[in-house]
Order: sequence, then structure tokens, then C-alpha cells
Amino acid sequence: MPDLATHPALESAVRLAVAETTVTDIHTHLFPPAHGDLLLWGPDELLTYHYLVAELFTVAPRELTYEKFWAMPKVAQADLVWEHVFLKRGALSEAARGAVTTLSALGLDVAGRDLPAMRAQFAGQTADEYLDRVFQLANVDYAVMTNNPFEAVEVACWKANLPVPARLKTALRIDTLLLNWSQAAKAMSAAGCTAGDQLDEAGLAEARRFLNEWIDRIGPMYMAASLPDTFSYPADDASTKILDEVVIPVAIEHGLPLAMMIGVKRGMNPPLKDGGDGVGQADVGAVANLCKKYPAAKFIVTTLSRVDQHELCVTARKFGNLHVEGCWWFCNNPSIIEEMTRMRLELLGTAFTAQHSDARVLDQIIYKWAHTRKILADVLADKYGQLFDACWRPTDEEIRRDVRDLLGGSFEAFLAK
Ligand code: HDL
Ligand code: ZN
Repeated sequence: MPDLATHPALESAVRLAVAETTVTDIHTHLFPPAHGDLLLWGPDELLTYHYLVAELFTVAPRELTYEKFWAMPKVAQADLVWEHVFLKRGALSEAARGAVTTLSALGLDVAGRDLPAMRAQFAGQTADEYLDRVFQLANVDYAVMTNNPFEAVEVACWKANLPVPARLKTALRIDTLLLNWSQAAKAMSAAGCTAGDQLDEAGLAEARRFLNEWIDRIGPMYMAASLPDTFSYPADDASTKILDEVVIPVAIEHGLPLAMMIGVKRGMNPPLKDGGDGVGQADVGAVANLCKKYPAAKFIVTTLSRVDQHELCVTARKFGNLHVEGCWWFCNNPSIIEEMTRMRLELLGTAFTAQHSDARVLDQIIYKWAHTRKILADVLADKYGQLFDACWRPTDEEIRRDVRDLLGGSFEAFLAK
């Protein structure tokens, strides 16, 4: 056991702990390899991540229209991103630097900048092999997926009972149920849970049955929804009725948290497809109202705007059934991750989950965690150093306990509450 009797000894113990602690990745868009093309992986998927496509169109020549781009094969799309975002502009954005971190960690010749050569170096792996390799490189024990029972392609995979690796856990994604009842009713009716366009008692009962059937089918760790910046609760709208009469009763019955990711402006620029969403300030009061009204329910929340983070942290201090997690999407940038992590530590101690990767492309697990570990190590070295100066002497075991709490332990403790 190292004796942490000096600042340098303490700091190196903190940095080693962060480097060595296994991460639980509580929000991703990964899929089992058996689910085929749903799982995105490899250099061309990495380079055409919707963040990078959006960045391409901030610099691409005007003659590159959205239509032309989307009509191209994936390799050609990746070539354009590589040319305009990496070679001509220095790969300085977080998504671009992340791709460089990942390609380098995979042992590909990033310095050579020869994309075709890197493709060739990468070729020849299977998705199953690569999944294990990425999780080992990133030191991630398991990742929680986003499993949408309203997506026909995903439903077909689950009905086929395809294999799911132990390192991939499920989360039941219910945006459609909360935000588009008529579309949800059609999907539920197709699944044998007959619901009409009217939000009546019979339809609500069928929606509860639908959720129960999917909870039995995929065994989710939580139910989740991404909600717009306009989301409020309570409100005289369908979302409030569905939360009150379907989602929360089912969540409480199964002891499942409801994860809410709030603040997206869906389709700000539709031709960018997934990259076209924007950000708006959330109504954090809606979270407080839900936590207060439903003390038996558990809520896991993150918001998309940097502006909301302080109010969300203070709200989490008020409600033990609220767990704050992740630096989501447009907050997943070092400058904001550092600010949010410092703020959360200062207001919540280790009672939060510092990060999620939100990875859509398997390879991203590598950089999203490498970049976060660097920031977390810097912040914790500072915080433990301040404690050291006040004669507090954390042991190596305590430091590793705290780091694990921030990287999945507090999430698991919250689930078990
Ligand atoms: O709704 C969500 O889960 C978001 O994370 C979206 O998937 C978003 O497009 C994204 O990939 N963010 O990183
Ligand atoms: Zn996501």
C-alpha cells in the first residue's frame, strides 16, 4: 500500500487510480454484434459520426449539398470528412481529436494520415472480437445500450432472440411513448397491445402492458427518454398523463429508474439527420416536481445545456431519488466536462456518475473514456490536494473507492437503493 504522505505521492496515486479504475458506461447507442448493421464500428463509421458530418458542413464548399453527401457511399463520405475536417483544418474539435485518439490507440498509422492504409490495417476483424478489444482498451466492464421497442428493426432482432454479450446491458427507450402517442399506439397495436389515437383508460392500460412485456423481454437497467427543451411537468399534455398513469407506475412496480435526458431541440436542421439536433435550456423544475411527487420512484437525469448544470446539481442535493449523470452530447467537451465535474464534486461529493460515452460507434468508447479520464484525474488531483493541505490523509483504497463511485459505483448503488 503506497504511503500517501506527500503531495507528489498523493497525486500519482490519484492519477493511477483514475487510469486503472474500471468504468461502467451507463448510456450508449451500441448494439449486440448479432444485431448486424445496427452496431456501427470501424474507421469509416468513426469518421462519419454525426458530430463530424455537422462539422464537415461548417467548412465544406457550397457545391457539396446534403443530397449529394447522403447519396455517397460511406467510404466517400468518410474521405470528405477526413479531407476537410482533419487534413485541411487540423482535427482540433473534440469529435475529430477523439477519432485521432482512437485510431492511434488501435495502433493505426495516424501520423501517416493515409486513410486507405489505415482502413487496410484495420480490416479483418469480426465485430465480436472488436467489441472485446475495445472494451479491454477502454477498461469498461459493461455498457448500457439504448433499446427502442418502437423501432421495427430493433424489435425484429429481439424477437429473433439473438445473442447479447454479457458486457452489453439494456435500457428501454420510450421517447415515442412520451412524445408521440399516435405513433406509439400504432407500434403497440402491431405488438398486440391495442391502443387507439385517444389517450383513454384502455389505451393507457395497454401501454402499461406493452412496457411490462418489454421489461420482461429485455430486462432493462432503467427506462429512458430524451426530452425536448420544452418538456415541463406537470403540464396539461399527453406526456404528463403518460408519465403519471403509465411510465412511473410501471417503473415503481419494477423498481426501475426513469432516465431523462432533457434539452434537445430535435431537427433544428433536418437535412443533417442525426446531426441536425440543437440544444435548449431545460426546465429543471420539472425534474424537482417529479422527484417530489414520486418519492418511491428513482430518476436519473442529465441535461443538454451547460446553463442548466448548476440548477440540476442543487436539485440533486434536495432529492435522494435523483441521480445526476454524464456530460451529455454538446456538454461532452473537455472545457465543459471539467467545469461540470468540479461543480458536481463540490455540490454532490461522489453521489453522481461523472460521465457516459453516448457512443454510437463502438470505437468511440476508446476516446470518450480516455479523454474523460484525463480530465477527471486533473480535477481529483486538485481536490485531494486541497484536502491534503488541510491535513486530510486519504488512503489509496479510499481514492480508488471514490473514483469507482464516480465511474459507475454510485450508479449501481442508486439502482440498488
Ligand atoms: O437522445 C440521445 O440519446 C442522444 O444521445 C442522441 O442519440 C444524439 O444524437 C447523440 O448521439 N448524442 O451524442
Ligand atoms: Zn444518447
